[in-house]
Amino acid sequence: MKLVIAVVQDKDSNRLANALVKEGFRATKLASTGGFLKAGNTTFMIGIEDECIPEVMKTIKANCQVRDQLVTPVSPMGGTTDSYIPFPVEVQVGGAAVFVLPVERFEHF
Ligand code: 2BA
Ligand code: 2BA
Repeated sequence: MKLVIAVVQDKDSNRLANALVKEGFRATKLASTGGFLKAGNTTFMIGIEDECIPEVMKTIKANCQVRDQLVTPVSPMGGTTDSYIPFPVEVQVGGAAVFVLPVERFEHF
């Protein structure tokens, strides 16, 4: 058994949750925050048998889009702000950051 942890954008989370249910996969959704953008995202925990990994990956890929997001960097700490013009920079977010972990034991009481 494996635990798939997928960090996805909030905009994709409902679509992905519905797709996972439709395909018969069980999942838990957690509200999370990206360390870089400091904006909300959604983390899915999906416990599945090893042979289902390709299908789950396909489902995640099909339901999570890559998007460009503008970030305005904060002014440099302790530096002079007079000469610092914070230009927004574009970062590419998603479709999903996916981790696959081995599960030593799964119990359902
Ligand atoms: P955030 O940390 O808010 O990152 C949003 C996007 O900003 C990232 O998109 C990436 O394009 C950029 N970014 C993040 N950290 C950066 C850095 N140190 N320098 C330059 N650019 C940076 P994604 O890579 O698609 O990641 C989307 C979200 O997935 C992340 O939100 C984070 O919550 C999660 N994530 C991605 N990689 C991760 C990892 N290795 N471990 C844990 N969480 C991860
Ligand atoms: P349980 O199987 O007792 O699951 C309770 C909650 O535990 C689930 O909430 C989910 O958050 C988490 N969970 C269970 N198995 C998981 C796994 N393999 N990976 C990750 N998280 C897991 P819900 O998703 O709201 O499900 C509530 C109840 O609805 C479930 O109780 C189960 O009886 C049923 N159910 C859930 N998904 C189903 C599906 N795809 N097909 C049929 N029945 C489902």
